[in-house]
Amino acid sequence: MVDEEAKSLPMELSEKGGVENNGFVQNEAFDDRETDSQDEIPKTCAVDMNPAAVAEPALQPYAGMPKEVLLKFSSQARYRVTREILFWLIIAAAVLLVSATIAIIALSPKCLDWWQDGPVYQLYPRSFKDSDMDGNGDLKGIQEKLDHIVNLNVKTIWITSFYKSPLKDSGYGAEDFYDVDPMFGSMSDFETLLASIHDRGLKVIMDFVPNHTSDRHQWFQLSRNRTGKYSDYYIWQDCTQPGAAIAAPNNWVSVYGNSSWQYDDVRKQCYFHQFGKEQPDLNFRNLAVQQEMHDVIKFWLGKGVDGFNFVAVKFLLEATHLRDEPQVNKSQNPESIAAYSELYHDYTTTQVGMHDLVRSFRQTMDQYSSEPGRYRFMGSDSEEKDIEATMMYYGTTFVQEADFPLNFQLINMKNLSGNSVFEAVNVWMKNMPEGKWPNWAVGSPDTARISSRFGNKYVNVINMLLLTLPGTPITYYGEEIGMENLASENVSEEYINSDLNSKATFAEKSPMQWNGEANAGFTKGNSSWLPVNSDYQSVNAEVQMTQSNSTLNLYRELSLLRSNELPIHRGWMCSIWNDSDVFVYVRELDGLDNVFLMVLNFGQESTIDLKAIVPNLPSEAVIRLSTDFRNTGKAVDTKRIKTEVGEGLVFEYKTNKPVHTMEAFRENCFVSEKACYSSAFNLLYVNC
Ligand SMILES: [Ca+2]
Ligand SMILES: [Ca+2]
Repeated sequence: MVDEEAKSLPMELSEKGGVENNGFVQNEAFDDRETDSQDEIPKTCAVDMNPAAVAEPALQPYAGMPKEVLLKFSSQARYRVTREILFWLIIAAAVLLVSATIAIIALSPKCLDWWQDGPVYQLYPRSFKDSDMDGNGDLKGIQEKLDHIVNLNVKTIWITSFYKSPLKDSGYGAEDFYDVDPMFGSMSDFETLLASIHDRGLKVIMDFVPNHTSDRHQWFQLSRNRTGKYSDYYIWQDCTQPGAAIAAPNNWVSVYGNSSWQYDDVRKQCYFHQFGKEQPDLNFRNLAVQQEMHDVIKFWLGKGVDGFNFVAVKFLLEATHLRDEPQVNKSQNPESIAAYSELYHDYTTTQVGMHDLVRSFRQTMDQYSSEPGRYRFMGSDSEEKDIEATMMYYGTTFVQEADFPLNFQLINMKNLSGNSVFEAVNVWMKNMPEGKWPNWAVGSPDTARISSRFGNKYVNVINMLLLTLPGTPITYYGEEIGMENLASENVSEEYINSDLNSKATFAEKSPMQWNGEANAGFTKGNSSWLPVNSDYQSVNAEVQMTQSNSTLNLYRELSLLRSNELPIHRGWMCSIWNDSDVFVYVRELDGLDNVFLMVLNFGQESTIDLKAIVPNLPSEAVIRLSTDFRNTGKAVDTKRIKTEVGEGLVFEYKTNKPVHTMEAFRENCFVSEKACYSSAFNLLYVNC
């Protein structure tokens, strides 16, 4: 038994007759031996269990061996070669890693920025939520309702003008660019709101109206008194004739009608106003005025605001020669011209130098954009007379201007049909400069609500369009629940008369309908500034949260789909069919074989054979999302795709021949930030 135990001892230990010490083996006999040549190292590891037969113990490296011993072993070929192989392997791996990193950086598409990443929710603060029972919505009210906005999966909140102002013309004439109107709260309320919105991972953009101020602005008061530098802050012209009769310097008329010159009794001159006479235009040919505006931008960006919508910038400059503008109807008596539409505005809009001003604002904003994730967005809402001029706001290849000019194509659409929607979409996509990012809005504070323009049966399909087109969707508050215009008889004359714009649109500014309680939950006060729409018992956010088939739930599903599916998030869009009833398009991404196909009905009941239009289409496609949730998940024969009035279907199918690779559709395909998906590496790359 003793022999058996000896045999089972670790071989090295028994051979060397060593002692085990904390797991290290030391061979005493070895210490004094010279082992400077390979010959002296035992050539055999043969096991001979007769200790007497072991003339010399076999030498092996061991843990804890002294340096001299280590050096002797390390110079042996088997260790040296291994060491060199390992060394070169590590070098090769490092080189590979660096090259792979460079390749990934070089090939990675530009990440979508936050303003491209999700919908923008535009809210009119006076009508969103009242927190202090005075019947007017306010900043604290917005804060109370952030959960609702977060639930919509939107990325950005756009709060329209809340500067201190006399609140005429919807607040678009600031009395103080550095303060919040007391109706909406205090600057501290704004800072708290901004922090809360940021805490929720959302961004905030606000309106910026540089063209004019209110006549109550301190600058105007100083200007009419010719005080120092302020004397030249506005556009003043002599306009008195001998005998003290007042005669405007030229035929220019304001957007709201009648002469755009107003006599000021204090200064005894006329000042120019593009909008109401209570809104004098600033003199942007004065560098000090330009500097004031840069300072305003810096003030709000410094507070942490994430961007601006630049309002009405096409009106920034006017021709200095002051010539009469051409009449639309040459035979009209010049004395009778009073309406804005009766003149061509060649000398009062989009003057040379205007874009330079906007670009200089952009440069100021860029100074605040350097930190990661802190890019400051610039939008502009100047609608030009032709699409090419509107596209100028995107800037050029070399000079960045707005991230996008607001797209009014869907807002301006007069009639609803598959063809009209296609036209509205196509005109933007065809004219947009290459690589730029589109945007879509269907509602605004100056546009009748979808439900009232086209009928409530089309609300869902229009939201489906908005959220499946390429680019940033912009939703005006209330459209996510399908709110309707306030009936005009419910809009008090008092409001209409108190505003500058005779065509002031209050109908689409009725209070947000939160629930079925009094005043639709908008205010706990006795009344709201505008009456609540009478349909609030059925059309409200609370009740729609509980209905799976509601407009609100569809909106949420659509915005989730948009953020989760790469082809819809950032892929190709190809229009493949339009007629009076339906508009059909696909969203695709190179490298992904699943495709989303939208069949949207903007007319009457329709059945189309899409297989005849796109022969490569699979014979069956599954409905991923339908405006009628009961159809979701159904498989449909692509030869007979039926849609009801106002029905929208999002199909998903797989193909190895996407539409954007087909010659027949190439003209109708667009992509903004091109990217391809590699399923092997689960990443996006650009060179494809
Ligand atoms: Ca209030
Ligand atoms: Ca101007």
